[in-house]
Amino acid sequence: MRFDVLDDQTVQILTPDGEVRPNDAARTYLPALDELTLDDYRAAYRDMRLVRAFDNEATNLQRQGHLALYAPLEGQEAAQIGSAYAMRPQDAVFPSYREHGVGLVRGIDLTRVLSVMRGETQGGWDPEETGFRLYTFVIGSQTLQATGYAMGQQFDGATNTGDPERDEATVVYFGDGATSQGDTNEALVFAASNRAPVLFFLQNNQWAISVPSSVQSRTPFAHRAAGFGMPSVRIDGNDVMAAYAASRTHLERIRQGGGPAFIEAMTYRMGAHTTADDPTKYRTSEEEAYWRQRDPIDRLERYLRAQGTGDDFFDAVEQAAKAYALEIRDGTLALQSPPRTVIFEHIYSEPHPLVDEERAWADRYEASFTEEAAQ
Ligand SMILES: Cc1ncc(C[n+]2csc(CCOP(=O)(O)OP(=O)(O)O)c2C)c(N)n1
Repeated sequence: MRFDVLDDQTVQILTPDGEVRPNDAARTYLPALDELTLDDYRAAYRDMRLVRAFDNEATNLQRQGHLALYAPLEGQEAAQIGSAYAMRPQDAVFPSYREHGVGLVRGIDLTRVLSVMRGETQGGWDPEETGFRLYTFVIGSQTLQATGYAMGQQFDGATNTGDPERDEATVVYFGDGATSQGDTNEALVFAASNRAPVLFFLQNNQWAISVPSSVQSRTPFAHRAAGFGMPSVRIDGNDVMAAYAASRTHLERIRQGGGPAFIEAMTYRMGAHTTADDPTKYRTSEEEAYWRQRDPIDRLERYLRAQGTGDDFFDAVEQAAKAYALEIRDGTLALQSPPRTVIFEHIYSEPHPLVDEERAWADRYEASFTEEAAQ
């Protein structure tokens, strides 16, 4: 039984056995891999392992009551790390809420992600410093924000400058469920009409909570892009080489003023949608086992081992991943709750009567406990 819909149109370079055997659909993307060395693949492997260690630790922290909620990324490491490696520092990234792998590559301290999941902060990091915008929990809204931002890059003359070191692009991450949102469809129309420098990166992890992607779309999502007037490609999202090569090729064209593009990465969310959900209610263990055999990290490990990478390297990565998980745990447990009043700050750039009223109400409410205690 097959659970995915990878066909010969789906770009695959690294097979599940860890062999570089590009299919016909991959041909146009192969030159993008030319400059990569084995060390680059080792670095990608390390980042994939680190973010998985983070993922396990974050899930544990939530189960132990230290986080309000956590959205796992297990299974989606290749799509995220591969596409993030294809970006330039000047590119802007608009994540949704499980792009921890992209955040890691962009230099986000992932403890900050957990400070959001713990409810300590509404933001967590400075988006200007890393070009990694804030997480967005309202499905699809980031596609509009990204398109608007990309149009800004265009107005600023930041694309097609003739200098590849300066040309900018925007990458937005969203899920299969998000494609059903009006926002996402409006974003695609706007981006295409304005030739905005934006890459729409869809991680099709097969499920929008309990709704399978086959219900969200009767056609492959990548085909929809043609209706909006932009090039698209479907890739094996558990193949880090395909994720890198397709993203890099499209980003180069986008930075040179070629207009938007759309990538559908076929992957799988191995865990729950969030720690608040139970996937056994809607999918089979057979399906999970099928995808576990296509694990993106194991696949790259097989390749690296076949290229002569030995136990020393894998042991060192294992140690680094353990140390990283501990660091994340200690950092999370050391997080300090901000003063209650922070929730009323940064809502509007100028004072707002409604916010003032709500703040005054909260002050009165808080004070009532002290008054009660004094009586
Ligand atoms: C506008 C909006 N509608 C509904 C929700 C509730 N919701 C949270 S996650 C989710 C499913 C999203 O699935 P998908 O876009 O495939 O992304 P994934 O979580 O699988 O990465 C829904 C419906 C929401 N957060 N925002």
